[in-house]
Amino acid sequence: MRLLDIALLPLITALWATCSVAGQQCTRETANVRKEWATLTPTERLDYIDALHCLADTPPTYDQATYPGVRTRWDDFVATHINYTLNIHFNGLLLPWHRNFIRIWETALREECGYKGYQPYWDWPSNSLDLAGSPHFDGSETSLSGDGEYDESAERDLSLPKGTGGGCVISGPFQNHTVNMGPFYDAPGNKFPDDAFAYNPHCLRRDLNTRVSSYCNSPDVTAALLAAPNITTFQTIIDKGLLGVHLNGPHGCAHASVGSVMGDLWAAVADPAFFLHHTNLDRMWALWQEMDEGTRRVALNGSSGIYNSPDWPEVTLDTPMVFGELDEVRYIRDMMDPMDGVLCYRYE
Ligand SMILES: [Cu+2]
Repeated sequence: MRLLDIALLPLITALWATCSVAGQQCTRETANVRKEWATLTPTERLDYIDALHCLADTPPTYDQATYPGVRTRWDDFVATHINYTLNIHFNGLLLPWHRNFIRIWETALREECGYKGYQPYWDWPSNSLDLAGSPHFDGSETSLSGDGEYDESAERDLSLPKGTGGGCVISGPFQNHTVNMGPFYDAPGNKFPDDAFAYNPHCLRRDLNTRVSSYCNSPDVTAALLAAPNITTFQTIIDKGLLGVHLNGPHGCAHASVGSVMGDLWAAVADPAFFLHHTNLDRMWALWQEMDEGTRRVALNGSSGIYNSPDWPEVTLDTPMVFGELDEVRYIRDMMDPMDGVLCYRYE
């Protein structure tokens, strides 16, 4: 019952200012603008990278007794995601929960690390044929670091073709980035791992895989997603892609195409690409919602258990969502419009 575990309710809510000051309307002019990584100037990219390093150098707020693996402020986010993994994936909470998770992260970057920009996104088709050659993953100092060192025997998802890395990231700003929890590659997707918060420092590993991205993060997939006639179809494409095969949708594929840590359902938040990926998923939802606001601002489908487990209730606008100590309880209805309530952003 982790999602409703009120014992973890926020202690630091007051720290989280929101962008919409009381009484001030969010408009297109006042909304925060989130941009694609490749369209940021080199200086803007370096500012984002600096802010990530800052979160990795800032002490956590979670206590060590309960969360021994949480060593940094970034790890607070990793642990929160691990804690709720069984309630926020392949179901009705995926989109609204991650929408607020991104907001909290973006706020922490700005308020705790002096970041002046907004959360960038990774437009999947822009590099689906050449991940390692893209501004996202080319390993340059303005990238999110590149591929891992080639390692034939690296632990990986055996249902996928082998990628081009598998070992520790050896280029770019995150080659010394330490992942403190996980990995949980073998953990079944329906059972909470033993020692989920154990301290296990290891390198950031990647296994870039264009054989995965080229077919399931293609422009065709994005187009089909945006053309989905209803939320059920939209979610089915996110999870299963055009072929209707589990984990072959653009959400899972983008995780798998970066591979290793990013491919870890539980601990992927430790890869610096995580929030760019999820922000693009959020962008897809936002663009889709905009096309028919009357219907799509209230369109929900699925339960709050992983894979829409019938053991959990169907989500409604009144379903509460918890974020551990990172935020207060939010309701799905608070997350249906990026320009309403605590949200005030748009995509460019
Ligand atoms: Cu997630």
